[in-house]
Amino acid sequence: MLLYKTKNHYFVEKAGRCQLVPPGVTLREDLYDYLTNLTSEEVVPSDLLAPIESQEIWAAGVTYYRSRTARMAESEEGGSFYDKVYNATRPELFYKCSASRTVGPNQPVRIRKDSKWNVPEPELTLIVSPKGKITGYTIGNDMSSRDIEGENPLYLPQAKVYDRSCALGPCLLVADGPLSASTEIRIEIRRTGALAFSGATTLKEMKRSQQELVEHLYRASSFPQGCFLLTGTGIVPPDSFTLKLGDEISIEIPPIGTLTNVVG
Ligand code: DO4
Ligand code: MG
Repeated sequence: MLLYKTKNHYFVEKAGRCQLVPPGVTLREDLYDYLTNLTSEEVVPSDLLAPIESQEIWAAGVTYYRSRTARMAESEEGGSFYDKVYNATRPELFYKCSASRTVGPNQPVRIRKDSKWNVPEPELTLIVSPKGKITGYTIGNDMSSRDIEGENPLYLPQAKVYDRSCALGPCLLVADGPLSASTEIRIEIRRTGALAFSGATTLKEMKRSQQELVEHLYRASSFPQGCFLLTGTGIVPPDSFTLKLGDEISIEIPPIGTLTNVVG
């Protein structure tokens, strides 16, 4: 089932019908059963927003070999710590941003004016309940400034956290089981209509399990509203590529849909 947020309400799309859903629904432990049994008024979809309520947004890093290698190459210090974290028991987890710094489908994402090397990071994103249950999935774009990150690892929060540095959507996929390992993540970046970069990976390439990431995140932190967790990127454009104003970024994860944002 696909759960969308609009300016005025949530709605669930079931068997081609869109039904009204009350606010607060994404915090439920029993989200799948609740939506399955819900009978409510039919609505007409319009003006989609990021499908988030008051949850914190966290991210995992260096969960794919491609990310480990790109990070080591960009690091001015050689980045052996990226190789260590790729192989360590403890994953890299960082606070990405608040819902207020996040945009939804078709809203502009941003690149920092004080950075010269910016990329989108297309990531499967988990919605996790207050008790740590993965109740659904969405698409996340962890916008990143690679030159700031590469200059000094202590600059990571500035490379990652700024206004409109995260996009989520277009909806939540609420499923009663995990996604298949063959699930694809695809990205296309268009510049003045022409394809400037495309790439793809699958969940099979991810080094860690989703549950393992959640377990580490919830070890010493409580999440009364639950959280969103971006699970890391497995697609990195070549080093010669940087985003420009006006670029259109489309990230597709087939069972969820396509998240499109323009750099503005
Ligand atoms: O350590 C830097 C961030 C890595 C990241 O965001 C990713 O692998 O997706
Ligand atoms: Mg990332």
